[in-house]
Amino acid sequence: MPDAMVAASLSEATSGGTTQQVDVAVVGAGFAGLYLLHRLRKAGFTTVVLEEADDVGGTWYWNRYPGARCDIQTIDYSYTFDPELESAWKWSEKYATQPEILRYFGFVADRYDLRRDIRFRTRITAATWDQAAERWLLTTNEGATVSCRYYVMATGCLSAPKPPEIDGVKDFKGEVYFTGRWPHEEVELAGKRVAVIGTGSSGIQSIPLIAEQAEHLTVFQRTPNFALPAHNGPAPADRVALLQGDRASYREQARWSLAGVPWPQQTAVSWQLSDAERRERLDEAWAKGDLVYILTQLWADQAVDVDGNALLADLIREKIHETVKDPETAAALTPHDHPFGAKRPCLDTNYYATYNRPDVTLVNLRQEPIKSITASGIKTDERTFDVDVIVFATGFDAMTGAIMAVHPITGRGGKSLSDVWANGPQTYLGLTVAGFPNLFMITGPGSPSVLSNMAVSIEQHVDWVVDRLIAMREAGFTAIEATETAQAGWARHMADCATLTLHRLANTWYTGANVPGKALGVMPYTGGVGPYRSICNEVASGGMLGFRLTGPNVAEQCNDGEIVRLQPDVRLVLNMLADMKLPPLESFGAQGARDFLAEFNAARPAGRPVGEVVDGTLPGTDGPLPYRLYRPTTPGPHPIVVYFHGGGWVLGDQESDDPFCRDMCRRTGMIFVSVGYRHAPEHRFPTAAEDGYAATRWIAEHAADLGGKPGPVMVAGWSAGANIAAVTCQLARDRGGPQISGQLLVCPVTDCTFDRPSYSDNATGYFLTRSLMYWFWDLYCSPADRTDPRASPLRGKLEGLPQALVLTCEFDPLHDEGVAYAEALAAAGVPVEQLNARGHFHSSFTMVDVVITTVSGRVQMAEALRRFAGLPSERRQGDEGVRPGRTASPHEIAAAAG
Ligand code: N01
Repeated sequence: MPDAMVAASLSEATSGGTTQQVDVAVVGAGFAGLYLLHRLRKAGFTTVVLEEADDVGGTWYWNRYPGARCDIQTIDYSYTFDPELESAWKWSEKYATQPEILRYFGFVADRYDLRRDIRFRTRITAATWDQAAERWLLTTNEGATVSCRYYVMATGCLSAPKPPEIDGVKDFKGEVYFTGRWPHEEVELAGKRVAVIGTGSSGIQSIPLIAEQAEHLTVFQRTPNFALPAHNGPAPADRVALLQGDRASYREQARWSLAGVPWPQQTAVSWQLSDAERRERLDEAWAKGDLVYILTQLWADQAVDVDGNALLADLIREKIHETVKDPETAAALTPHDHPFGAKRPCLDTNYYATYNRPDVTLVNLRQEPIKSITASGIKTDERTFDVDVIVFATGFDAMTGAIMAVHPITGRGGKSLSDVWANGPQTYLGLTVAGFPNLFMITGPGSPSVLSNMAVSIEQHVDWVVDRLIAMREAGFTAIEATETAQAGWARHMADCATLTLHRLANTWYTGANVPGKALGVMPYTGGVGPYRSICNEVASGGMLGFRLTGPNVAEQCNDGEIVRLQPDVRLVLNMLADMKLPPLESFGAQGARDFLAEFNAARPAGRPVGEVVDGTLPGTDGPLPYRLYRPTTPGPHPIVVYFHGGGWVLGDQESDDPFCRDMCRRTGMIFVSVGYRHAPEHRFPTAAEDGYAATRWIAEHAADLGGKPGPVMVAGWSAGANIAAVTCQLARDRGGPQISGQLLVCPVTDCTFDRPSYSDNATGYFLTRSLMYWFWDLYCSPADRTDPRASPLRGKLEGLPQALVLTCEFDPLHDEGVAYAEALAAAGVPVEQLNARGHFHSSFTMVDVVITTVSGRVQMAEALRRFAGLPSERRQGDEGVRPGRTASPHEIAAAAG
């Protein structure tokens, strides 16, 4: 049956009545609303779309200012649900203009006969949930109400313009335009003095074209933004060839990518590249004119690390200065207040060059803020500018504005969405809100939306929602609602993701900072569209995890819980390991496992540069032991940390925790000496422990020769290495030295029993398994020896030991014995700090630059070591984030960063 007939036969709409009855009501006939209508109709749901404008297009209907174009290549910024549609439409340019995009939506609406179910010029004035009927009641400005089972907001993220918050706007006697509400009729600017306020994407796109028309243009800039040349023209041949070569695979890759455009993941890190290589990469990206390319393809750390980002930002700043002739103007146009990409960069055509025109003036509002708008123009602290036209390119109340500010939404128990979101939006998956049954948002706060190619995200959201409605109908459910547990879990996951990128370090519309009084927090999901898609799929395959489903003739279903408890990067690592389907490590045998580890480590990002790396040997009890020394760049002598690598007393060597040692050396400004102690099964207990002690003693005695500060040393270690560090402290106390001023124990092995709960809770699935630990213990130590404090330091005397930081990871079989050791140290009067790294697994902390969310934990370790050495604290910008062991809301993060 054709779509139209399906819809007609199922429609319950009461023609001429006061209430239209439908299965689903959708607000907005833009990118999302049109696809929703198409899919819902196909699935047999009666649907109405309510649209305030008098035609389709959504954002693209309203944003028709001069120069408005998309800034994702149009071959990527299109519907992909119907291959025939894809071949029926040809884009004329790499970045289509707003009129062409609007024509595309008209074409889509006609092709699928969508307009007949869209009520144009209709604004919803209120939406209220009727619990008894399990339906939403919508009142509208034009009388007829709508009763729907499901209510879907397809209102867009950037559709509620924000007021300019400047005194006197109403007093201005000239013409006033908002880029987000540009008139449909021709706006005549020739011969006029024009002011543009705002230099975001809208300002940056329109300024060059306004300058060409106006007699004089004055641009009022509060914050400079990064802009990159679009180099518009025909779609690039290589991208078109890629798409046409295998359209299905190209689209599928986009769906699983991070940003919704199929570019590979960069692996080279900034510090592996020379200055010339980095410059060459930037020049290549500059010439491409592709926002997603420049945001993702230069080096792997550009978007996640402050230093890696600064290298790129500096190169872009140079480009601005090369283009703008007047140095003062160039300086004013150069952003310094945010990392590149943390605020939405813009694609421009002739933006910077426009400031070389004699008829264009830039006013730097950081130096002379706007005081007011007067009848004749704009008054700053220093000057008055008389103008005929003011264009406000001042942006939007983004993400929440179009949902909250449009109309009151009243959910279960009379709860108002505005009240529930007063301290920032709370959602589950960015698609639903606890307390608001049967309400869905497409690209809502908490979804990847604006941090991705919207086309890809919209299709995914719509498909997921419609598929759920179909499944509910089949199962007899009539209401769906997110649980509070799931929603709180999503907020935590959002906060974790926010620590992964640099968005938290900028005041932007992503964080709500552009609207005075708005709660601060990174609103879009920063974990990427591919990971997000897999999470949504997991929710569905996990029995609708985090949702309560009810219906008149079926038992309630509620599989409550949090969908992601792992840190986002840990989840990626563990998924990757699971995909490799590796046999258990212990099945390789000791040498095989060592070979595997060496191969695994060879594939990790290169460690960061330090002042000097020196390999040497030191005398052990039975011959020389190798060591690797990491020296900071600062002038010495430096305090010394003796470090013991992990590997269950069986695997690894003095180089195997290289990235961690480098990172800690850089963060602490201390020498790290990583000791190559001997391994089991060739050298069983107590060799590793005795080697550790002997090495520490020798290093302390030769501190000055190594360039270190004579006096107490510190010890540190991870896993079995932390066991050796803990044992070394006990031996040093009992054997008359060396003096140790502090111990850093990361996921330590402290005891030989396997009956603590973390051994069973995390027995499998987190790389270090319970059976691998059995194997390590068997190779290292006979059961009779295991209770010796040199194997199980928890069983030793703990009084009089050096102060300690014990770090444990939530998903680690060793978690509980680490906690037990910290508690026992505290009970013995040893000053101890214990941190639990939420969402991390045993290897998280040594996977520096892979598991980036450990950064705040590594900062705290460095702080502890500095404290142990009697040095002052040293924190840097970008180090802020969630402290292990506590949860910060996304709002807290942005506030801290801001
Ligand atoms: O809005 P914005 P936009 N006094 O918020 C300034 C998408 N988009 O409409 O940064 C003085 O970015 C404000 O200054 P500051 C795209 O995602 C895409 O330009 O707050 N100035 C800023 O400079 C984009 O990011 C395309 O200090 C005031 C500007 O106004 C998003 O929409 C095209 C002020 C607002 O910039 C929003 O872009 C256009 C005041 N009182 C938009 N209030 C494409 O290419 C605000 N400002 C697809």
